Amino acid sequence: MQINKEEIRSGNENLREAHKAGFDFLANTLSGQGVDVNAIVQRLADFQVAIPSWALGAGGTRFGRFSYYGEPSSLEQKIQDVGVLHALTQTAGAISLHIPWDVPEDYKAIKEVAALNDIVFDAVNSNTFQDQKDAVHSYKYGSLSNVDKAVRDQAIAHNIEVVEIGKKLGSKSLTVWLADGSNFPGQSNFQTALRHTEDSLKQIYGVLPEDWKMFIEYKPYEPYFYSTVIQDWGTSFMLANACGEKAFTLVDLGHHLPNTNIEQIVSTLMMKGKLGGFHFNDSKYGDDDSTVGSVKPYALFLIFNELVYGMKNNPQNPYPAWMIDASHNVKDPLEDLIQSLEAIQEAYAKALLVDQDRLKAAQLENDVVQCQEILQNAYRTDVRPLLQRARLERDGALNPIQAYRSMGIRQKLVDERGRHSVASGL
Ligand SMILES: [Mn+2]
Repeated sequence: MQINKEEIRSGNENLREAHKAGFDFLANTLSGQGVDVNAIVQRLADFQVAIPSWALGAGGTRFGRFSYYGEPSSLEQKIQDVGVLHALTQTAGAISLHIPWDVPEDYKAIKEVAALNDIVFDAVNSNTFQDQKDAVHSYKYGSLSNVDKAVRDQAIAHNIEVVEIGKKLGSKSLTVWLADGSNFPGQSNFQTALRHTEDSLKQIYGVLPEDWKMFIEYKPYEPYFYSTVIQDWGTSFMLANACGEKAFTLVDLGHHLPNTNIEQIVSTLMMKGKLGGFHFNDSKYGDDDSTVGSVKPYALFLIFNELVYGMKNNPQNPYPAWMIDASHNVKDPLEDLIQSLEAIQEAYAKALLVDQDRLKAAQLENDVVQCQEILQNAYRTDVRPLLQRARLERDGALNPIQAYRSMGIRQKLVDERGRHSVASGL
């Protein structure tokens, strides 16, 4: 499956005039306010978000999974799916692999498929939350935190193997999401579990190549329901500091209890130079894995406002690794990801419109009303013509969902892969 650029170009033709009218009007308005429109379009074009290999099939819950048609059943096909997303949106130029679900059989061939699709390999993800068929030890009672050293050693060795695989692909980071925790009070000694985890992470950190980063992801609950070893950003931050300067906290939007002020967490971590990775999704109740921006777009904008501020004012913080970590139980996975990519770009563009100098002045005056006006003026701007322009300039689709449908891509994937192909991993 390879997208024909010519088909995208011809699909853009009948939308081009309407786009131009919308863009010119917006560009005029923004220029009148002193905004450098071309600079924003360039920033949008530069903003690339990794797609995780596990998001390309239909998602599911612990109660069941309704498969989607024409799912990618090999790593090569997963990369091709990301290639489709990237061709249409020009903003999905990376894939994040999950080991052991996506261990390449032929590295050279896989790298060729990726290059052909203009895709690079982002962070590699380890998995110690389930037992593999050939496993000697079980992770039923934890992995890096387990009371049994043999189990911890197996989990450490797995993470080191993931780094080795990533090295061969050109990845530069390892993401550790540790599911370890307990289901019942008294089951686990919190201090012992945390000490073991810190020790295990330090051993993994010890083998990281010089130019690699380690991202430590946190989550308050699930799969365990009483306690989680790395439950919040503070615990992750503490562990990252214990490991060293190549270790960072990873913020996943869904990994917070309801109403948590995520933008403040982002701001604090960037001030401390420790925000390394970022996972986008949206939610109503918990780790729902909903489409980015589908439930709380204003919260996403406020988070981006802090990200933009930090990227400008916190040179101590590295450029974060962006990834979508969502599921799509009832949607075509590729259409869902297109919607997420659009929502991310939209929130980013709006945050770039916030007049930081005026906001600072209003804050110093304690002009609370003006502060809100400045944020909401940016938020209420329809920035979609800027997104379209960024795509158009790179031969992406003016309307990616419409292009995906009119090109009949899902039907082509079904024809190629069969109706009942199933994505590996989930
Ligand atoms: Mn995540």
